[in-house]
Amino acid sequence: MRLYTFPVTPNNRKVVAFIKHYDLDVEIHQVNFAKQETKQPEYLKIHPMGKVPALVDGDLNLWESNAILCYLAAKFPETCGVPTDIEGRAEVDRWLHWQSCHLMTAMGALKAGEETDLESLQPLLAVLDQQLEGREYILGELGVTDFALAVYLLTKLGRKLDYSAHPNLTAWRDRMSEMKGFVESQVKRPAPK
Ligand SMILES: N[C@@H](CCC(=O)N[C@@H](CS)C(=O)NCC(=O)O)C(=O)O
Repeated sequence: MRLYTFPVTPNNRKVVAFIKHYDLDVEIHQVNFAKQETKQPEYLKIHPMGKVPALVDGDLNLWESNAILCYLAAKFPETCGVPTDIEGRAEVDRWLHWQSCHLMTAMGALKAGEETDLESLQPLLAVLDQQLEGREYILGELGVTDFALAVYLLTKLGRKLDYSAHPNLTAWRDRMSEMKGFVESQVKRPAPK
């Protein structure tokens, strides 16, 4: 099984963090989108949108980072797994869609300069903080949703946000940042000269 990735972005890092956290037997293959390697004909056969991440397992070419997370969790029983009951699965789906539709969109707008007010993220942080009240992880136990969501708050932009009004979120974010998968998937930047 091979993951094509370029781990400088949250959608890539979340999958790499999951693989490293559980020491999964997945080959990690770097594809540098900045150098247009994702637009080469061979790669477009794997991911027709020419993006990363993508996972190849036998005949399956799977793309979309959250779909990859759920696949890995189901494929490797030693991980947190994904719930098999419909209510539990719906909870997972809800937070993964929320990440793609709301958190990623809002942070993307800030990064692109379309939105300039960091405070615009506060209502979303409040939603997460409320969900984490009385819970160690988003759905109680560690799961794919934790990887998908925490990674955004650990980006350069995520680190600039004000968490002072969100104690549950602060504690969870700290817990996640210290986890093996996130420590080992940190992109090491060259030391300033
Ligand atoms: N929703 C997709 C987003 C995939 C995506 O946009 N990947 C970016 C990096 S995060 C990429 O490959 N960009 C290069 C490009 O679009 O050429 C996912 O979660 O996998």
